[in-house]
Parts: sequence; structure tokens; C-alpha cells
Amino acid sequence: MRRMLLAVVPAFAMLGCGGAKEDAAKGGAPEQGEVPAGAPQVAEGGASIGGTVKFTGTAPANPKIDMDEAVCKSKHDGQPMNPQFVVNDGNLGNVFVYVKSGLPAGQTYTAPTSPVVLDQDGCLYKPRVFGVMTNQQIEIKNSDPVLHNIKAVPKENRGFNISQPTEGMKTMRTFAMREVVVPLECNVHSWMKAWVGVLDHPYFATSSNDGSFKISGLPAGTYEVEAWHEKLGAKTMQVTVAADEGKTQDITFAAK
Ligand SMILES: [Cu+2]
Repeated sequence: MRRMLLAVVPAFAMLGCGGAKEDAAKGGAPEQGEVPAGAPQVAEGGASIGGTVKFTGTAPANPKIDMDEAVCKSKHDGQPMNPQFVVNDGNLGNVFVYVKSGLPAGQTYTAPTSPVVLDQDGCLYKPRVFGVMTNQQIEIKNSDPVLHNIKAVPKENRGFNISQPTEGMKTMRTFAMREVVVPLECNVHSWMKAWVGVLDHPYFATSSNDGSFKISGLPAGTYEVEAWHEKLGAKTMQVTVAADEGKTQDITFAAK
């Protein structure tokens, strides 16, 4: 079975600048922030499952945030909203899509060496929904000059509770066990919530603001794929891909 570095090499190839070789010489690790949060780096096979997460019906209005932190409020255009529903032209963002079962038995996958960055910015988590591999570093950083307290409340994993009182603080954490999803919350700001899907393989994605998602590097097979949304719950489907097939699999959630 082929083994390839998917995200690192193409990312540098696209840059087309002299920096790529220097970075490669340092071990190929990209600068922080170059790899999208949760992007798998190591993958097998050439098939992909991608498409658009759609939303039908009328999404509930996102709640207004009573943000008393002026420095956070100043980072928002107007009234800060709690982005529970990211709906654009009938497409739904912040849906965690992942392969739930069907991968070859006994196959193990190595976590990327680059961390996934979870930022606290404008008293919101960015990203709000993301994936990480087991034992992959999560870099939790505070971009606000206010106290945040990050608490993980998993069921399978060891939780944590971290205080980050100053701007620029960074703390690294990992989760050892597969768990979809682990809730994260801030004990200072009740509206601050994030969710991380922890998987022992790299086949996951989070839908963008336009609803699009893509899971790449899959071997041929029949997979149980699950899509999870913080308010709408989970949906599972069976998807079969042939070797090197780019399968389009749209997913539809309906208003409750
Ligand atoms: Cu906070």
C-alpha cells in the first residue's frame, strides 16, 4: 500500500517559492498556520469523499452574545453572535465529517508532527469545530488580552482545565483516545464552546463556511461516514469508493 505525504508536499509546491526547500531541509514541518486545522498529513490510497453539507429549512437565529469584554467586542463588527449555525446559501459549515468504520483492520496511522492550532480570538474559539488525531498536539493559544480558562470535558479521554490569563500564551495538549466529539469550554465566558473530533486515523474534515468538505487519501473500500453538528446531531451513511475515485457525497441536514 502506498504511503505518501499529502498535505506537506503539495502545499509547498503551490507556494512555488524558495522557502520550500529550506523548510523541507528543516524536516518538512510547515510553519504554524500553513496547514488548515485538522488537515491530515499522512494518508493512504488515492480515493476521496467530498461534497457539500446542505441545510434545508430555516436555521434558528444565532444567539446574541452579551460580551462584556470590551477588547473582545472591539474585534467584532457590531453585535457579537454565537455562531451555532453557519448557513450560507443553504450550505452548512462547522460539520465534522469522518470515517466512522470500514478502514482496513489492524492498520495504524501516525499523527502529524505539526499541531492543530486552537485560537481564542475575540472571545470565541477558532476553529469552533475541528479534528485531530490521537496524540497529535493541539496548540491552544490566547490572542485576547483577557483571561480565558479552557476546560475539556471528554468521556473517554483525560480532561484538562487550563488558565491562560495573558495574551500570547500557548499551551500544548493531546488526547490519547478516539472520541467524537470532545467538548471544550471556557469557564470565564459561558458562550465559548468548541468541539474536537479525536480519531486514530486521518480521514476527517470539517465543512467550510460554504458547506464544502473533502476527505482525501482513502484506500478503496466501503465506509461508514458520519457527519456531526453541534445542534443537529449526527447522521451516518454508507459510501463506497473505488481506487483513486473522487466520490461526491452531499449531506443534508434539515431544520428541527
Ligand atoms: Cu474565555
